[in-house]
Amino acid sequence: MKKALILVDIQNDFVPGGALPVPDGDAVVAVANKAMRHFDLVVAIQDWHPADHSSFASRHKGHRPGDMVVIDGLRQILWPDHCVQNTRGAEFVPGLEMERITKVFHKGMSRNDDSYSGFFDNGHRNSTGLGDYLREMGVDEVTIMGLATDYCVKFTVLDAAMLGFKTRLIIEGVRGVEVQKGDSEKAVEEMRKAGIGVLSVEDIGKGF
Ligand code: VGL
Ligand code: ZN
Repeated sequence: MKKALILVDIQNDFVPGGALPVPDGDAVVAVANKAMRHFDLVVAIQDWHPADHSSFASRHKGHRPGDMVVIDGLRQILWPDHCVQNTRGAEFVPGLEMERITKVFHKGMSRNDDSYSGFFDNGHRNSTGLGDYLREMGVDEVTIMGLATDYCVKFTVLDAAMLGFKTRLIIEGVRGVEVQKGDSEKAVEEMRKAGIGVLSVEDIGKGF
């Protein structure tokens, strides 16, 4: 069976200088480049929104980023406009070794569905195809890193575990948005409780 590395949302808008910057987010690029060589397969997830995506505060009159609204029955936190399709903010961060990436999966493309997980939209109504792809490729174990710990990384990890993949998180390879202070720590705790392995990039070759 094969092992895959899943890189979550390592995009310009999520690093300092971007539209939804994750503090120190650019630090994960070097970790990703170091990790990639240990895997049979590397997939990248790309947050890929239409310009009028419903998660953008700018689409909700009288609301600001950080506000909570309900869209199609789901609670949704509103964000600054970010990762708009075909813009520089949506591109992968320069320096990420793209030639090692086997396949890219997009998420958050339909206007009224947000998608934190790389596998499903937040309502678990549609899949991105990532789960089927990994199974077809004979993958049984996934290692996940990227941005942001408390949103897209967390939900990608929890879905991977739910789908039955042996799942691990590279701890130096994640950074959080921290809408509330402590969110990243809480997210890591939640992932641990779901039974996933937390490891250092230095230990990747060693198994766990
Ligand atoms: C993310 C908020 C909105 C993430 C994506 O990558 O964690 N967060 N869209
Ligand atoms: Zn987004």
